[in-house]
Amino acid sequence: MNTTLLGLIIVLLVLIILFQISRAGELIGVLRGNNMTSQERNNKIHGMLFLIFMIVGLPLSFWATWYYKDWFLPPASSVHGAEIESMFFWTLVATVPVFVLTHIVLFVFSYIYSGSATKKSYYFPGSNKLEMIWTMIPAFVMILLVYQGISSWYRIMGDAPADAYIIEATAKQFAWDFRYSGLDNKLGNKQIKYISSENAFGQDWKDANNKDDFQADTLHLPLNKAVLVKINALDVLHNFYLPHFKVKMDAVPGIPTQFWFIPTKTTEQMRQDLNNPKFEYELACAELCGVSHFNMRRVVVVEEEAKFKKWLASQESLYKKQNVAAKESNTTPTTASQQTEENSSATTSKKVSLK
Ligand SMILES: [Cu+2]
Repeated sequence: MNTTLLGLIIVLLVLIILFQISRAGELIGVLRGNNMTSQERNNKIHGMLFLIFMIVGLPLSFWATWYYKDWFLPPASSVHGAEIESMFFWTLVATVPVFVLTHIVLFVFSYIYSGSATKKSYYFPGSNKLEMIWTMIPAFVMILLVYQGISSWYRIMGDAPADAYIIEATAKQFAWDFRYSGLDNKLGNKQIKYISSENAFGQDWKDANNKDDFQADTLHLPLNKAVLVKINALDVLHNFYLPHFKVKMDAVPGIPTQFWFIPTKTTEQMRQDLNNPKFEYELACAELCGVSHFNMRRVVVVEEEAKFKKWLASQESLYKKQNVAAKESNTTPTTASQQTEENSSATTSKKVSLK
């Protein structure tokens, strides 16, 4: 706080000194018989300040990018992430030289051509050739960039390969629930009315595909294999974001979303590459969703497919964990009216559990 105050006072003093110097210069000019008007002098000072701003600011912005390069994310660990990185790269190739050139011209011209009574502006009504050049070149570059963007978009958002591993991620304030489709790679049906504190996804136990579906706390992913993530939200907007893979997707209540990607580096490889034995991939919620938004971080583990399959086989399905088979055989057959009552009470308990 004190340092900030001191800094502000220094800036203020420097400004006062500059103002006094310019006033002194003005008076000296009058004594010498210089007939520059105060407006011309002002233009000169501004032109000079523009030039100083460019000479200091332009190299500083490049230096800052270089200085903070270690703070950037490492190269993408997924096929789609690499594509998105290449889009950024080519966009920068097209725009940075233009940015630098136009800014040099802007500031240098403000200095060289600062207004004075002796200079005359040059006007010309228009040049078709010039218009053509500065329309055609940006249009052509835009077409290339948009083409790259659209084709990448369709590859990322298109249908996942048939053998993609299916994972369901449901967001709620403030956690992620993951459901894996088990060894059959088919997610069982679910219904809102079955959601309870025991059955977080509302799995319908009449569907046989549900019997091997299991829940996990850590997101395990296979190396070099397509993964299809089906995303839901129970309450408000969330966002399924895997920064190291450069993929993200909104989790919208009532609208299922999905995307697929292929991890290309195991957690172990990343630890070696980054020389950081504690490195963990992470899943973050990238939509400010409430007070404990920060709490929606989850660890992601990428491993060889064989190891991943072993992990998959070692997980206990929710069906087994909750002993659903035993519970179902214990319940006596009910009449239709009792069934409806049961359903409505299930919905109430769901509402309670959501609060
Ligand atoms: Cu969230």
